Amino acid sequence: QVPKRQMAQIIYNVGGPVKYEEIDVQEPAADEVLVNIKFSGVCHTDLHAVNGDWPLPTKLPLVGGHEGAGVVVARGELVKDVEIGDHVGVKWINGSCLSCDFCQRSDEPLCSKALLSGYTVDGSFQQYCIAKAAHVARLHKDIPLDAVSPVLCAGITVYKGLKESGARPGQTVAIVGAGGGLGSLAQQYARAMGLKTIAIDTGDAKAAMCKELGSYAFVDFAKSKDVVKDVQAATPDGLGPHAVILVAVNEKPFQQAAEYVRPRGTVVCIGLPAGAYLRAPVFDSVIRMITIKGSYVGNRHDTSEALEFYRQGLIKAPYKVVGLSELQMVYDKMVAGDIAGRYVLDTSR
Ligand code: 8ID
Ligand code: ZN
Repeated sequence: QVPKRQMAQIIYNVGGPVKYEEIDVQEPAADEVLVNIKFSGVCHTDLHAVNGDWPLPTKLPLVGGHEGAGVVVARGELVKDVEIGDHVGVKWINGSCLSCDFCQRSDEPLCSKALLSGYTVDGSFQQYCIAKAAHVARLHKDIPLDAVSPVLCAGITVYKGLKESGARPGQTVAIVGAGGGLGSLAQQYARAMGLKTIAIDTGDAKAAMCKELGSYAFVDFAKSKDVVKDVQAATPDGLGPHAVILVAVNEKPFQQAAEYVRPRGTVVCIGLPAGAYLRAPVFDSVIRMITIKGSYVGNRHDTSEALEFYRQGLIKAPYKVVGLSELQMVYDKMVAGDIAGRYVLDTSR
């Protein structure tokens, strides 16, 4: 029994505010499913969307959210491989053309026609959300929907980023922005992949969390007099980490990482601070053979792999559950840098 009306968090203008309102429930098109979202993580990307931080306009009015975990309640007539009652995840890549050069090679995030949940199409900050059946994440029924929701963007993205880094088991990776949503999951995925991690962030609460998540060292970027020196000193031979995963929402570390990464090391850029530029000295980058690259969410296979790590119990990161109605409070905390881990919204309240 699908209701006609539902609660959602909507913005009407760039800059917000988000409004908790009753809106219509949409009907799925032939290749779509309608998902009763139970829980949705709040990603910093959702805040970038509200603030219009990026050179890519959002749909307006917009229902944000792209870490939605829920139950399929309706499907279009072309959908054959997702059943009513299945547990699925609505992720950032809501759909893609499935036929362009990139889709053919399973690089769906690079598809120029990709639909973005909570950005170019309405997302998971509502009780009933539309998604293309081909792209919903398949969730085993033994997985709790609240705990798994952050995996649907943060988990997939950092797992992909770690693979893109080329770091091998036994090597050391610096996680920059380790105290946030992506950073907390990055430490868990890294450990599950046999990597050692140095966490970089600020504050005692985040430092304590990062130790619990398995990082053997913590560099407080606000207290450190020389982040470059401190990160290198935290590696056993002082030569720096083999890779750097940048998930901070601040330009500075994007211009610093190439200085402390190990020779032949890789800097993976994931965070998307507004208006930021990468900068690295040509001389050092050349003679130290540094790689600097971007990494953008993950494809469908990365998604199922990231979820399988989770299902096996290898990934445990802290999250707090509040009501969908409290989204503005979560954004306020995010702006203040006050969130250690992730907030997850319960759409029933
Ligand atoms: O596919 C992608 N590339 C992708 C996917 C998902 C999210 C990219 N993102 C982007 C988001 O849009 C956002 O820009 O990743 C970034 C991080 O998202 P998040 O983890 O959801 O943000 P958060 O929870 O607010 O955590 C950010 C952390 O960075 C720290 C903060 O203290 C916070 O813990 N940080 C900052 I701000 N400046 C720092 C610095 N100089 C820093 N940590 C270390 N050094
Ligand atoms: Zn996200």
